[in-house]
Amino acid sequence: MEKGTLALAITGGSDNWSPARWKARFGEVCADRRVVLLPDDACAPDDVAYAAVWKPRHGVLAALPALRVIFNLGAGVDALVADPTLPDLPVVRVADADLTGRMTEYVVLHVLAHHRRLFALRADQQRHLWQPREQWAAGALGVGIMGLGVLGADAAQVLRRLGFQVAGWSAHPKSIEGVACFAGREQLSAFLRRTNILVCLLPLTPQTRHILDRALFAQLDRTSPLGAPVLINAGRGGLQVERDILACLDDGTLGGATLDVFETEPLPPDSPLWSHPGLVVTPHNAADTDPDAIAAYVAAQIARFEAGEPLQNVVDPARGY
Ligand code: NDP
Ligand code: OXD
Repeated sequence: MEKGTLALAITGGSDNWSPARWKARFGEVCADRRVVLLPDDACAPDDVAYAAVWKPRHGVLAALPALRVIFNLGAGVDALVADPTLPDLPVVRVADADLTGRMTEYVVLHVLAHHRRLFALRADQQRHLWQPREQWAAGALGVGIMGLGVLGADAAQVLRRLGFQVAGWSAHPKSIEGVACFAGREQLSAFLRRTNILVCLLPLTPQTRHILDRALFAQLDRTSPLGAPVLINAGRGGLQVERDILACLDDGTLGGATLDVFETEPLPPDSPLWSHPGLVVTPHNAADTDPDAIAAYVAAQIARFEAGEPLQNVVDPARGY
């Protein structure tokens, strides 16, 4: 019997999201089934059993009557679950060592850059200024990670190994060795009060939208050698109130920020975020989804499913992540 077709529906913009590249890679790892790139007039919708997608056009999946599983090609499913016509089927998201390692690199890079005062040193260099700046031990700073899921938990462990005082905040209680774990809205203030560098790795849901606002930044600790606290957001742009970030950088509520994600992406050329001296902007590539690694991950999940084993990393539709 012929194996169900795998349909790809990919919208991206960067080379990483080149649909042709994904199709070529899926053609290799799913060589025993038909792989099509939607829209494809030659593909009968009721042949499609699986869809692998990134930000698919709304309605595209609802038009596939024999669809059995949807694979989201990234970790965050906010764009997918925003489709009001999304079929009631299992959605598998990416939770993969390759992506996790990339995000941990990004978080560690930016925590260390703020901690070791890289931006001030760079400014000194531009002025040919030999000016050793005070440095302190990692243990002098509290790093607080919002979101202790696959990505947050890994970053927390590496930061702890580097000597930072690491805390994390999640929806449900967690236990991670050496990491002070806080959960739920009732413990958010206690978590913030011990945080000097705030790292956000939350998913975007109705509960987390715009959580990164002035009221939250004002609760961060200002008594460490760093002085004003720092924000690093690599979760989603919808988590942050961008005008509050700019105003808090201006009035010293925040001492610096690194943002990988924005309300509007690509960040418009006239956005004031580009030129604020206290801000590091990266173009939503903290942790790229690598087609080689992720196509293999999806192929392995399809093999599990067809062998009657449970799918892994299935999104909980009630939670939205
Ligand atoms: P997970 O689903 O594994 O973890 C999410 C974490 O957030 C969990 O600890 C969860 O708590 C917590 N959380 C969710 N809602 C709340 C809430 N209302 N209050 C407190 N905590 C909450 O996701 P990942 O770690 O895999 O990914 C996190 C996000 O990172 C993705 O959703 C995506 O938006 C972003 N991302 C960004 C990338 C980039 O390049 N910038 C790349 C990849 C991902 P609990 O565990 O208790 O349920
Ligand atoms: C993801 C992303 O969610 O790339 O994987 O942002």
